[in-house]
Amino acid sequence: MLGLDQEVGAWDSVLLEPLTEDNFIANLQQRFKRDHIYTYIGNVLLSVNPYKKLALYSADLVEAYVQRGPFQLPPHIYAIAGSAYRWLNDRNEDQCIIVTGESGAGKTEAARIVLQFLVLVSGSSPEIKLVKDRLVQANTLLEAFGNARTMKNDNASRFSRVTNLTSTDRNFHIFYQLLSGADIHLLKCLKLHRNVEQYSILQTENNQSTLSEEEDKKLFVYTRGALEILGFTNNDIIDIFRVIAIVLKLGNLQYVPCNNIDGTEGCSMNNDYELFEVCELLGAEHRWLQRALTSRQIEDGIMTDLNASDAARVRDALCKTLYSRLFTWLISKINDVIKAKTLGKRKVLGVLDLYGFEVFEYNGFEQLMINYCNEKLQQFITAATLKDEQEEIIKEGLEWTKVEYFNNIVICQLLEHESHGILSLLEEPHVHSDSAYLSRVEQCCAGHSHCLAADATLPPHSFQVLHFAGTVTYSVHGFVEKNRDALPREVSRAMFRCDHPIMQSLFPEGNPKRCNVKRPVSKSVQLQVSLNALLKGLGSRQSHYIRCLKPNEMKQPRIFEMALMQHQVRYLGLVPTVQVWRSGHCFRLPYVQFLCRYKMVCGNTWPRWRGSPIEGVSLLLRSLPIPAAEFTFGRTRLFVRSPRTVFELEDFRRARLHDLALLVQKTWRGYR
Ligand code: AD9
Ligand code: MG
Repeated sequence: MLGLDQEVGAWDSVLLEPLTEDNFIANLQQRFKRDHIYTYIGNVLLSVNPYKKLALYSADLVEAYVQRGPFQLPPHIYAIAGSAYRWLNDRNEDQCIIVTGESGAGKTEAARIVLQFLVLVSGSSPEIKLVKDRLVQANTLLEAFGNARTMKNDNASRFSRVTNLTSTDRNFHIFYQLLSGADIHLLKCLKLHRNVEQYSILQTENNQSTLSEEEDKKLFVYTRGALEILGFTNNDIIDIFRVIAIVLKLGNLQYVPCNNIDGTEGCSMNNDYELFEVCELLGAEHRWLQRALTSRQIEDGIMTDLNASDAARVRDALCKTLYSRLFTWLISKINDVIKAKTLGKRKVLGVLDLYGFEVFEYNGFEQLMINYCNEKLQQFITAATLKDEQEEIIKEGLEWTKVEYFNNIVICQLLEHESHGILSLLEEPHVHSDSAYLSRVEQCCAGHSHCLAADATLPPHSFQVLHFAGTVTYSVHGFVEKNRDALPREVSRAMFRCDHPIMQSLFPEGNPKRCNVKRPVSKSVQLQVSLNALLKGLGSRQSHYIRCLKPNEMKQPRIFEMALMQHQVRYLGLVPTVQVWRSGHCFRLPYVQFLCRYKMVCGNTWPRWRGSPIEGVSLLLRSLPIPAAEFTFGRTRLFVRSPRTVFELEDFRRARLHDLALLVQKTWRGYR
């Protein structure tokens, strides 16, 4: 059981004395050593990845946190999830739990623990139970299709990148699960071999992929089970696996250069039998697909053959598009199934778990996209916990000593500045090659305080960004192509014509009847649009934070690397967060709203009050057994110092509602 009675170090860093970075980290270390991986900064939860199973998660503990409420028990994800759940129910406001941390810090595990909590606490009607079952199964599917093993994390949530793996990464789990777990009949039906070495998109230098065949086999049973429980029929499931098989086989296509009749360089396919099998799986005619993959229309009706490297690029683009569209399609199907069972429009409790910041020896387009997301999320959290908090306190006329912190907005601007941001330059019309792109970055960004470009110390064809979480050297190789994300129209058309039942929904732009084809939106623009929508959504919800920390790079239990922890504590601005919390307040509400919500705890005397809201609040607070130091009066709102007080207020209110309900019952009985 969780050492409920013994306190190791300080549960809440706000209580540390004196507050120094050394003290802050020493406290985390002391707690980590005794398996107390969670620590608060006010209502922000810090979680240090233990890299081992801990007895911290059970139905009994969920019950304990529900019964006793947060802040009476040691810090825990259950407490954060519990607060969000209470706010959702009590206030009927949308909630979001934002989980952050670098790759391998424990975000996805934390999100899983939140889900486990919600499954246990939310009602038990057959309908709710069905939705919960489906959510859990959906999680299994998301991991199989959306996660991969990388050097940083064995179960990394990843940006779609089916081809061009770095030397130590694995591809998405589902590929290995299918090859290890499918029975002989299924393999035959999918025209696959069990051996991963047969598939070039699964090749890595040290072939880590073969390490956990048994595990993959076991997980395949869960993945398949999840598909069944979510209502996919046997035929649907085979269709989904067929797409996986098609991606595997397409990735194997090899081209050799040959001369066209007109003297230009063309190519021929080295292993045509793979394409024949792809066509069988797709229900496509071999000649359409072959033509689409190896030639391009230059004018109406006039085709020219692609050279071998262009044809290879088209092949890779098709693999990626097919996989990422399958993933999106799966998610929308799962959402339909889950939504179908939730009646009407309800309030939302969201859990945000993105791919964490990563830096490798070689970093490409995917890393830039991932790190951009993390930069934006950090910006959101900095604004919410450090900037806005302080600005509001000053605006409300409260006494305040300014807390200094690093605001990464300058890096966000370096990336997304409208005309010369690193991402915007990728969209320039004349940027057709990686080297043209690099020259533009060198021209526009070299002088920026967070960018190093056109510098002799850099490897060739690269630039460097000093991200909030560390310096990353990006090689521009493949940037333009990966960003373009455009499939030649011929390929989309060929895919649309296939008999495979989901190809028409995966490649709608291939429909010959659709004539107003717009310029395809690039990957980076797609990401910026969806990220901005996401952040806008977060802004309108009550946010709760879990900040995950990674104690070592070896993925080992019991190792607490001082330098690594110090690095994260610094870039996350954790000590300034404590400073703001110590002198600040965890909760504020305009006087009118405060009165509306809590006046009932004052008993029968209340309705007789006539006066200004601020006087009313003051009177109300005097009647409560809470020290006056817990409250500060601002210009327009009341500030409450500690979360404990907020929960106390809520408890008073709940008790009063209970009394009132009893009174009503009694009176009612009296009438009858
Ligand atoms: V990435 O940005 O998706 O690459 P995450 O999501 O932050 O990353 P993840 O949750 O996948 O990392 O955690 C990495 C591994 O750490 C897990 O596979 C577990 O082996 C381990 N881990 C993380 N949290 C816990 C925990 N609370 N208890 C035990 C944990 N092990
Ligand atoms: Mg993850």
